[in-house]
Amino acid sequence: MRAEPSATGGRAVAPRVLVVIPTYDEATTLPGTLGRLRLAVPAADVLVVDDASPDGTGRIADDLATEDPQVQVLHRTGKHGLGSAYVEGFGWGLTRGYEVLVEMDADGSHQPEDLPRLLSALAADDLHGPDLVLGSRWTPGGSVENWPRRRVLLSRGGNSFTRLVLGLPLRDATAGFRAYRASALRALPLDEVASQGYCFQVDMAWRVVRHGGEVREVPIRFVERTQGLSKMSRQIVLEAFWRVCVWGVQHRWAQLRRTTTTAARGRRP
Ligand SMILES: Nc1nc2c(ncn2[C@@H]2O[C@H](COP(=O)(O)OP(=O)(O)OP(=O)(O)O)[C@@H](O)[C@H]2O)c(=O)[nH]1
Ligand SMILES: [Mg+2]
Repeated sequence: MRAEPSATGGRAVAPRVLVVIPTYDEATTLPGTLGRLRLAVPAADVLVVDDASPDGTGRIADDLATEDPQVQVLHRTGKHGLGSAYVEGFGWGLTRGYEVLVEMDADGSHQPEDLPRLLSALAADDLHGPDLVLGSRWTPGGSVENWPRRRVLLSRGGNSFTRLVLGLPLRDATAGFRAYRASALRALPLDEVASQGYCFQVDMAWRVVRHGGEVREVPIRFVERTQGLSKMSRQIVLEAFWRVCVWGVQHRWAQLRRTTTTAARGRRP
């Protein structure tokens, strides 16, 4: 990638940014999203991770990649889930030396024009910047457009539940538009991440926090998709619920053990 004045300010050479876009049946949405992204952050490279979409998204992505050397496509053999698509995309980017890895949906819900603000907040050229920046719908200034009431309730309820059970101090832990410092991802055992649906997002934020990383939330405008079909399902909601419950029990148990060990040490003569 060409070295350009940094979008994040500071050093002369911009950090190398890779935007990972997982796709499954996004033939109608991918071209528009990609076009807007390339205009909004021209220096960023893009990796489309397609799971053999029956609607031909993979072929469309290949055509776009032929026209644009900054676009690459990773083809997988079948629908293996959002979480594993990101893990594979991150691995691809980390081995190629990218310094910032971005998650973004293809469906138009995430506005590529918001990405420069996420990258600025990451301050990737500053050693003291956060490790992860979330594009947050539920932080002051954030918004959601055209979502039915039940989706708003599900998202807000899911985030409140996560805050309560895990003690994770985030307004939008399920946010899927986010930027990681490569160093934060390298510190995590990515091959152990088993979450598939949107709890993958909670899982990753939770891992960054447990490793002592800093997470910052930046308000974004989230717009319900107008084309293609959502992959959200009852199974995805249930997966998030049971995994958060399991992590919560493990977390509280570990807290309890630490407290009792410290108390026992204090009582020793
Ligand atoms: N590679 C891959 N991509 C997926 C898979 N499931 C979903 N995606 C992509 O992940 C992104 C988010 O999926 P959506 O269907 O929009 O699901 P969502 O954003 O959680 O739900 P909505 O808010 O209803 O849109 C989209 O770009 C999808 O095409 C999968 O199994 N594999
Ligand atoms: Mg979506």
